[in-house]
Amino acid sequence: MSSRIEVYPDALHLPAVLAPGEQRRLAARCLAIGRGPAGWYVPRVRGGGLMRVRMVCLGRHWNARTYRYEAVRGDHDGRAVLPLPADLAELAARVAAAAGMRIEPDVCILNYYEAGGRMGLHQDKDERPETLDAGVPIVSLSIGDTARFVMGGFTRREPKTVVRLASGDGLVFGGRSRLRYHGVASILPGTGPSGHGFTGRFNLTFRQGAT
Ligand SMILES: O=C(O)CCC(=O)C(=O)O
Repeated sequence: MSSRIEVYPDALHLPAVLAPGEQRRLAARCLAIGRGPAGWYVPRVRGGGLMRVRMVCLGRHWNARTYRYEAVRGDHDGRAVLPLPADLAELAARVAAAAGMRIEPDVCILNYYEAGGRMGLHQDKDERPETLDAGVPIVSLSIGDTARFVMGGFTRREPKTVVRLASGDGLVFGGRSRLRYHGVASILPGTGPSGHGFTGRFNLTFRQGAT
């Protein structure tokens, strides 16, 4: 079993939870999904600005304008959202179990950060209230370049911890940490393993309660 580092109560960093071969296969899947017909897009947020990351949602689409989940890419091209493959959902459940938690995800947000990519501080709170109340975790998997991931408290101003999420790392945050603010301060270009067929960083976040 990979090691578990407690970042906060019920927020666990699992370094190298994905074996190198698993990372390579997942990288190939991410590339194929992103380059496919309902592939990468850059979300435009409510304020009008473009996010600094490319995205594809699987299972349900997260609308960056309404902060709601939906069946089509309503804030982009109107295409139907791609299904969440069963093996990816099982992978998320396996990683949650390694952190002592449970998830039956119905959505995965696949993020692609290139050099200069980042994601502002936010809470993941658009899932169904009963899921949030039950503390069903977010399962995050990273592939490629290391990210400086920032996690804080339940308001924006509370002190923050920086976690370096490297290729193959998992981060599971549920229970008492489900609604912590978090974001990606920066990507460290060139730090990912070679042979993955892409530059930058993929991050997959699995969630339950989007339907
Ligand atoms: O890329 C990451 O590690 C975080 C992604 C994230 O916070 C999100 O998709 O809500």
